[in-house]
Amino acid sequence: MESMTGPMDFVVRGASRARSSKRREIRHRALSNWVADIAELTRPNAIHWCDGSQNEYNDLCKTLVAEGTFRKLNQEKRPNSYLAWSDPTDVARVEDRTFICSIHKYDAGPTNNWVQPSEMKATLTGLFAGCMTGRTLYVIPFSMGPLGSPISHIGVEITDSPYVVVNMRIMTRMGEEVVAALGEHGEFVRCLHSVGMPLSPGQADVAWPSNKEHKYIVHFPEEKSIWSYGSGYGGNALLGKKCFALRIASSMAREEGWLAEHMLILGVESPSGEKTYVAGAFPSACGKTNFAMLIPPAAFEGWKVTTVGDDIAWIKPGPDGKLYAINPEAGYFGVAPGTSVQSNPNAMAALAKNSIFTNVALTPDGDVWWEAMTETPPPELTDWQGRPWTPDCGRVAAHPNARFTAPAIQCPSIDPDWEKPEGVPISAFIFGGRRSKAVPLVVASFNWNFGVYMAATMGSETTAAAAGKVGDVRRDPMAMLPFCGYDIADYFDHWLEIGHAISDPPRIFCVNWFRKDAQGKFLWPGYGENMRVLKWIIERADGRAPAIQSPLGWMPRYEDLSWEGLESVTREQYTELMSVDREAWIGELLSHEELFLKLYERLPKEFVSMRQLLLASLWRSPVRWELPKE
Ligand code: TSX
Ligand code: MN
Repeated sequence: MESMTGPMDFVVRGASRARSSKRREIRHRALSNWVADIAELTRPNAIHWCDGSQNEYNDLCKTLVAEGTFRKLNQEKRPNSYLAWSDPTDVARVEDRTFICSIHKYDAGPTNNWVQPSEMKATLTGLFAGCMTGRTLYVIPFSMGPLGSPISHIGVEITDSPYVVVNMRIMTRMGEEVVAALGEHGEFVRCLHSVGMPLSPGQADVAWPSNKEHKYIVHFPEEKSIWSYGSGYGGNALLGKKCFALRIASSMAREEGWLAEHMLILGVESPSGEKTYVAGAFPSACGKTNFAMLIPPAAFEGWKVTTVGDDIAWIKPGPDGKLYAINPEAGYFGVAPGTSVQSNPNAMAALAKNSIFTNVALTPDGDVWWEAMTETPPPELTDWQGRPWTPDCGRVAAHPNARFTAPAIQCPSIDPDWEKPEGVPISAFIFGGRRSKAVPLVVASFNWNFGVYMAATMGSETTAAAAGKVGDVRRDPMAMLPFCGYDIADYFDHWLEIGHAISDPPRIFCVNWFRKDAQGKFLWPGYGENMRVLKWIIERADGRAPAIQSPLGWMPRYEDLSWEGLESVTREQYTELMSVDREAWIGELLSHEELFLKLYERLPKEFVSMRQLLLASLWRSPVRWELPKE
């Protein structure tokens, strides 16, 4: 390869060997120069240009098995699937090591870590120098979104982790078609990743290389590049997902007038064949993937929910003044614990084969298990740290953040148009949180601005999996707080702008599946029964469903929802689910103020006014506002 001549004497492997004459002319000079520069800095033993083929995938999995990173699962029970156990210190995204290195600190905003870009580049260059010694440098060309879609974008990840390569092949469209699409001058986001553990000659590798001292997940929004060092796990290492599709893309989206959101996309088909799409943002531990793959209850005969995506949506205005969304991903990187045939049969089918499991437990017959996968746990297992496990041992078998990587196409509810280049039209945005008190089951916002306000102030109660005291309300605007590549207050402003720039914006709704009664019992059955709320939402979004005005927005009366086949929720319970308590909401608005003070400098002016209006509206309402009795 031309760019490989010079001081380095690399072995160029992979696709370049099979199709050497074709491969050797990478027509994109900026790409081959970048790879050469990174190779010179990181000093790998070999360079492998990924072609994205099944053969390449199989070979890499074989290598991973040989090196002890992967274990091949039982071919009958879990065909073509693998299990990896990470280092116990490398099990999740590292938010305190995540940086937005914009030129000016104020562009990163008060909620992102920031270091001056040249200072950060100096630090990282020091860390990356020689860091791939003893390893292979993999070049992963990938497309976020269907290749050729006007909403898609291309990235190239350089990594020294074959685990990353095989996961990226499931999560993105990866390989030589992407290089072809780039042509000579195509734009791509530079994504550089290393596990940060060079090997000296003769040094044995470990099953999960990572760097215990130094971890950096760094974004340069002005040059649209990502540098990630020291972790091999999930969003720290699969750079197409949170780093590119959310942090860098959100910054591109603001510049170009679109939205990169932490949202599921689903379709609802009515018995008459009408199709409506919605996008929804939920913080962690709200069952977002379950909602994206919802199965309607039996009483909803002829209704179908289809899945476009479960995590990220790229949304652009179309020529008709509506918003159109694509799922930039090609797979699911889902939390395994809690996923079962009861909670999400579609996800269970998606991960039945051709999948990668990370930090779940291993059964004696070579299958996987995690908490709540089955009602009764197997009598014995090997836990995610390789230790013997029994149900009474007092430890969890799978890490709480254990993951499955599964191809989207294997999901039975996959939408027929999930790869449509122009995207699907979005009729409603749904914002949800986990709130045991105060927040009603569903509210339609008065208008776009109030919807943006509600989404910006959304909160969720922390569960055992999260840090902090269990039950604390944590504000997570649009579920984007850890994923916004610029000042979150500017992001609110961008949302307000979008709604005014287009003629037919989606209607905005808030939902809460998790409200509890005074005895601490869930008031709403959730799961498939959420279809009752979803049906009202899509009908309300095109102006058909009736509603009544509450102090917070428009709500369905008892008779406005379909109750067929659901006995467990009485009219009284529903009234409780939808009630608006003045004291509780004044407390809520006070905590909005707390968030606004932190973001004060760039907070949209409208927000302060909307808070005032809500407060006034609460004072004109009863101490406890309720839906009409009959
Ligand atoms: O995913 C959930 N969803 C969305 C489904 C489409 N979960 C699991 C959350 C953890 C990830 C839910 N849990 C939901 C929900 O709507 N609701 C609840 C709360 C709940 C839990 C158990 C019951 C009811 C509600 N059990 C019985 O009613 C028997
Ligand atoms: Mn997510």
